[in-house]
Amino acid sequence: MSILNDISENLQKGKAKVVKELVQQAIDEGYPVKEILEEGLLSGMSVIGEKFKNNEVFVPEVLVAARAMNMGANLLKPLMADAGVEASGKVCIGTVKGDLHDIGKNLVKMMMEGKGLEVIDLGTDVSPEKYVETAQQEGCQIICCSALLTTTMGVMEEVVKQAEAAGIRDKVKIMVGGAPVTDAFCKQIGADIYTPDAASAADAAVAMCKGA
Ligand code: B1M
Repeated sequence: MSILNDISENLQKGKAKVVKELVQQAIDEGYPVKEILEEGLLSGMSVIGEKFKNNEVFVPEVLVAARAMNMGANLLKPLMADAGVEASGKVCIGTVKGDLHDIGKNLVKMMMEGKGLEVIDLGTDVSPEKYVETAQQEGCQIICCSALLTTTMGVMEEVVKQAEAAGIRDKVKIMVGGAPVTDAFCKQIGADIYTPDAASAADAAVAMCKGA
């Protein structure tokens, strides 16, 4: 089995320390950064993402796999600019104002990073102004809003309105999600896309960034 397979397999098992050692070994052995990233780390994360979507693994497994991926990716980050590996898009993400639930939002972020997107994490309790300002200043292609409370999901409509008022609505897509959010709600508030889980959110974001 190649070292890249080993990285993928160990990442799926959440063995962060082993993944870190294997990534360092692969760098030392001269594997191209792009191959280590795509055939090792991202391939492992993509298996986990699919299994999560199909209820074959659950939140704890995803979190440990994501931690392993982050430890490996941190070793590659300084080398990526030289190797010409560009992020496939840039997004900002946060849990909306009044809402402190961040487990789902963090999973979405990790899956998006696992797909090669640059993700600006605004944290929780994020005001509509903050999303819009960040998208403007950082040139984000997508604003990603998460909400877990029926009392806070309405903030997403305000994000859409503020993006319109700031004149960036035609430049930025607005993605919404979280347990109480539905496709009908997404359409009702004029957002662009609703996805039910982290893996679908990452797939949709990559597709949107490519199409943007
Ligand atoms: Co709270 N809580 N909570 N809570 N909490 C819920 C959400 C609740 C359903 C529990 C219940 O009553 N049955 C209920 C909401 C009811 C409602 O509005 N309909 C509730 C409540 C009422 C509250 C408080 C008001 C309780 C109180 O104080 N009286 C309070 C509010 C605090 C606040 O936010 N202002 C509160 C507090 C908390 C804790 C702090 C204790 C803790 C949060 C800790 C944390 O996040 N760091 C907490 C938790 C853990 C939960 C439950 C138990 C679990 C939520 C969770 O993390 N799920 C939850 C009950 C439940 O869901 N069974 C509950 C796992 C997570 C992976 O799923 O976030 O749905 P989820 O994310 C999924 C998808 O939704 C999707 O992808 C993720 C992975 O596939 N997704 C996106 C999420 N964001 C997305 C964005 C996208 C796309 C997909 O695109 C941008």
